Amino acid sequence: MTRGRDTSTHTEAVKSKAKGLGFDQCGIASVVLADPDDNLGRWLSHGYHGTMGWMAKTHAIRQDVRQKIPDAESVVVLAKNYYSPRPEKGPDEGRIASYAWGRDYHRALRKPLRRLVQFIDKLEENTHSYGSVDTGPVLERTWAARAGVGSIGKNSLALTRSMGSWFFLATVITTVKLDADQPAEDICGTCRACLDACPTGAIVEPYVVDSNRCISYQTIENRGEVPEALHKGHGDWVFGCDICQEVCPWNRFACETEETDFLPREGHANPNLEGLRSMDEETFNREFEGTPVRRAKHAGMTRNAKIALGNVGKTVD
Ligand code: B12
Repeated sequence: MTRGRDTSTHTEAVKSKAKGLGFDQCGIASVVLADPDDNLGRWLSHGYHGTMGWMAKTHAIRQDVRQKIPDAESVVVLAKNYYSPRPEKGPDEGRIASYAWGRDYHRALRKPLRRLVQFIDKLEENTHSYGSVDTGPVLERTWAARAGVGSIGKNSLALTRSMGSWFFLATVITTVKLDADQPAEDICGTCRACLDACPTGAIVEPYVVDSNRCISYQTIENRGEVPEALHKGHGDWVFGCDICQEVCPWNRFACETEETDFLPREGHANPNLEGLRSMDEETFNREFEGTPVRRAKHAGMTRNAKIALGNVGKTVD
């Protein structure tokens, strides 16, 4: 068999395996420098990463996946739809971002991703691959765009015509040479709905998010005090934020996920604010075990609930 035939057979096999493992989309990019204009470097130099020092520490490796796998040839990009509509919300309830309503996606995608890595590693001899979801030093959205899986929206999220932006990304960097897909093109046009809707002005210019102003960063990653000037903008969000996605016209076409793992657990989409504010640490850990919400920790979630209570007109001592 010629090398070219091998490549296309392997490509079809990888895509079909990814589909069989439950991924909604799979695209492939050839290995090049991820971000030759160094948008990441500019973002870091503005301090838009806030306290996420790990973003700065991994700058070089995020730019060049060959620092992870020296003889890497291809990046396989996978998308998994998590969309389901928000259950009706009561006046005493806050909001959790929809990606965090069910099982933690890092856990949910770990097994199918591992299986895909094992499959790819058996395609040829002496192959090695690195699979990761979110926490690996990989510019996932940049690769998603290169692999044709999703365009980058002005809110900086990867989005497609069929799923909108309600999907998780995962990648496999591999030494196997696969056929690359056409990169995705911009589908935002002149729309600036996300920039105009962000209550804290976090999208400082199209495609660029300043984490310091982003409700998602403040409610999940910031371990200290939330700056007073941002409190009002947080509204009733207590973990993450979906505003820049909710207003995106492409998200009108989103279809519900078939993955029951991501459906909202009882009280997790719109938690009672008083209940959250007064929850003790043990109850918090038990209630949110195995979900992304644990990342904010008890101290962060009670802090967030207090801010939200203030915003819905409840006095908090
Ligand atoms: C750090 C991080 C955050 C930070 C910073 C967000 C940010 N915009 O960078 C915070 C905590 C704020 C965050 C929030 C959220 N996150 Co987050 N996050 C990440 C993480 C770990 C790294 C992102 C990153 O590299 N940022 C650095 C910047 C520079 O990169 P970038 O925005 O992708 O920019 C690239 C391009 O847009 C382009 N670019 C930059 N500037 C410019 C300018 C122009 C003119 C152009 C054309 C291009 C361009 O170049 C950059 C480099 O190539 C990724 C996982 C991963 N490993 O990639 C998840 C990830 C991006 N997050 C995800 C999610 C779901 C979210 C939230 C929706 C969660 C929520 N509901 O609260 C929000 C969305 C907020 C938002 N609008 O960004 C998903 C997104 C899936 C998708 N469909 O895109 C990811 C991919 C995790 C995953 N595996 O699924 N996140």
